[in-house]
Amino acid sequence: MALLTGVPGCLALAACGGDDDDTASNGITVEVLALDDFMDPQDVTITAGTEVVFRNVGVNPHNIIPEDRDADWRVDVPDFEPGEASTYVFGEPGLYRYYCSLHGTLTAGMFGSITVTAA
Ligand SMILES: [Cu+2]
Repeated sequence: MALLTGVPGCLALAACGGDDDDTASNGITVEVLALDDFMDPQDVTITAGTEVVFRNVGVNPHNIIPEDRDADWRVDVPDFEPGEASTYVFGEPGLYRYYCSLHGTLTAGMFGSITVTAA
C-alpha cells in the first residue's frame, strides 16, 4: 500500500470532513484525539449517524488520511495543527481505517479505525 501524498479530489480543504456534509446526525458525538504520536482511542465503534470529532491535542501537526483515498473525511495538515479539530458524521456502516502520514501507516505508528454499525 503506497503512502498517499497529494491526493486529488480534496483540494478545497474546507470541504473535507467539515460541517457541511449532508449526512443526518443522530446527535451523538465522540472525540478521537491525535497525540504525539498516536490516536486515542485508536479504535472506535459507533452507530451510523454519529459525529466524530478528530482533535489535535498534540504539539505537532498531524493528518488523518483515510484508507479509501476517495473518502471525504480526510483532514490535512493545514487544518489539523495543534488545537484544530475536524468533524465528520459517519452515515454508512463499515470499517473506516486511517493513518497519519507524518507518523505512521495503516498498520504501524499513528493509525486508527472507525467501525460504524447500523443504527
Ligand atoms: Cu501524526
